Amino acid sequence: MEQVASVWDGAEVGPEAVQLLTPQGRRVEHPSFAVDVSVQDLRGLYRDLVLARRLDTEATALQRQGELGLWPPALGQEAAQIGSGRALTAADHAFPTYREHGVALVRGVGPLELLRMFRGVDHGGWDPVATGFHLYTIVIGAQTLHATGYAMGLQRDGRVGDDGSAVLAYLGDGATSEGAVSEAFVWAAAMNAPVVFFCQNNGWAISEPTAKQTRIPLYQRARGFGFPGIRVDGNDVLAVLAVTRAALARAREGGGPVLVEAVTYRMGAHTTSDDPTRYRDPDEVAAWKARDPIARVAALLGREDPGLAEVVAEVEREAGELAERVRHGVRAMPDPGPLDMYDSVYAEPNVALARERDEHAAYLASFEEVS
Ligand SMILES: Cc1ncc(C[n+]2csc(CCOP(=O)(O)OP(=O)(O)O)c2C)c(N)n1
Repeated sequence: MEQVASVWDGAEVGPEAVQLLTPQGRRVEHPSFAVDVSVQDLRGLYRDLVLARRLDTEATALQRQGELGLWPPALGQEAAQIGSGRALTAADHAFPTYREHGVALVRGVGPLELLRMFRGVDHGGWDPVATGFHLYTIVIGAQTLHATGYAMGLQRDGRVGDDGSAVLAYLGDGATSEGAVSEAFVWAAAMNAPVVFFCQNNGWAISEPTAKQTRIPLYQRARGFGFPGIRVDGNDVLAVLAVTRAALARAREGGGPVLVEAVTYRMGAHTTSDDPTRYRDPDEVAAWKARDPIARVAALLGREDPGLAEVVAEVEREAGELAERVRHGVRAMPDPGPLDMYDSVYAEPNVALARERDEHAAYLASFEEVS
């Protein structure tokens, strides 16, 4: 990947979104960003995108069948997630919201590890240290503070510079209205922390459109905090990969934070508890359908890969296997005991929590005595 040295010099990079692949699947040049991807790499990205979508549609169906308590669909946001997730190195850390299922997959979090939380079996059971993918955060914007603190820790541990590590903090457009996000931006800028804020502007914060969150394009917010902001076509996996890689490289080398605004669209409901037809114009949805991130890569592969038919068949087979594994795995999950929830709150024993657990156990035992 080539990067023009001066690209980050201005406080913002714009005004147009960086694009390397048109909705029709044609590669386009950008003066500052490029990715060098072989046909093999493209096949890999296509596979990631399809698997992420399949996991998502399967989980949505499982929620509808009553097997999951809730699911936040990521339909339409696959390129933003796979492009940014694939820009991370093994030494980097991602701090997700609750919708980064595609990033989870490419970080090696097992699909069932992810779904356990949405079935209410645990609080998020994967290992953030092993995967570099931290736990889902439901409190809007809170993870941007965790990410900034973690990035400051990396800096203090001397992990910035050659072979450095960086942090990628995910947030939504609605989250930019939270005080926590402004605090994270202030600290990241003042401390020159190695953190990239990756905002998936998916058009909506539940039923609130982005226009109600901001008077200016979100990437321009970064200027006021003293670091660069850049807008990228969030449905273009190549552009997202190129821009996120460059931003992370800058952070790792000590250049400080960047805000990436990936313009995408949440095709489905906010969560399975939401009905977007109550607040969203169907024409808007149809217009975004024409910008589908997977169709774009498929169109490109159609031009560049003579073996496309076999690739599609193989990925389809793999996606089918994933779906089956998820279906059976979710149904086979044992119900947790009522006291199990106390086990994974703290890494080490905690006196106050142990007392609560004992009180709860006594309460449960009181029922047995009566009957
Ligand atoms: C601090 C806080 N306030 C309110 C909520 C309720 N809430 C859940 S999701 C959401 C909208 C988030 O929108 P956005 O940041 O754009 O992310 P998206 O879900 O669209 O990816 C809100 C307000 C919450 N979870 N946390």
